[in-house]
Amino acid sequence: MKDLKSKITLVTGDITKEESDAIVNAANSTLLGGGGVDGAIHRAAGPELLAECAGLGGCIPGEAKTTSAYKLPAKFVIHTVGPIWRGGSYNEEGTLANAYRNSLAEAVRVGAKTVAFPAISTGVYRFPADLAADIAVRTIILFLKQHNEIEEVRLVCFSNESTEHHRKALEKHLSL
Ligand code: AR6
Repeated sequence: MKDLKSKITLVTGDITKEESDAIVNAANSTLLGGGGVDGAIHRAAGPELLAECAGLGGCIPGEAKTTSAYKLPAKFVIHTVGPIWRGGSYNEEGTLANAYRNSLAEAVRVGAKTVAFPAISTGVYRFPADLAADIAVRTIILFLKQHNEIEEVRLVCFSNESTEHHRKALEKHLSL
């Protein structure tokens, strides 16, 4: 469990500055850009990112697709689509877990060893931040236990409150 602990890093900041091999984008099904972290990633990467995304044919919630990262310090952007929170009875939890798992599977597929995640679905999509952090951490730990290829997962939180939710989730799941 100690080794696992050293593979997950919690930071507060802007994911567009991350130098991980891959950063994950919390996109929408069109993959054609939007607000929040998606808008920030497209602005920082430059217009070539949108041009590549336009050829991907969109993305179903819970799935993930990879592009180059263009002007970003990362090598790849893994675009995933989280669920829109609609009260919790539309398998939102399962879809959020799929978004994390399939993003990590994409990282393994393209050979990215370090991956940075934003708190998927917790902004415009209104997923409760504490529950989302719990699902994120639980899903990442399970994946890392099964796949040695990933060396580091960075949880890049945009607010102190978000960081606190992830800190609590890490404490809970790493001490189990
Ligand atoms: N770095 C890290 N995290 C960020 C950044 C940043 N630069 N900017 C925002 N966040 P959101 P969603 C945090 O709304 O809920 C877009 O329009 C933010 O504080 O970006 O999955 C897409 O096109 C929050 O904690 O994504 C979709 O239409 C987290 O990132 C829709 O929003 C996610 O918030 C997706 O909504």
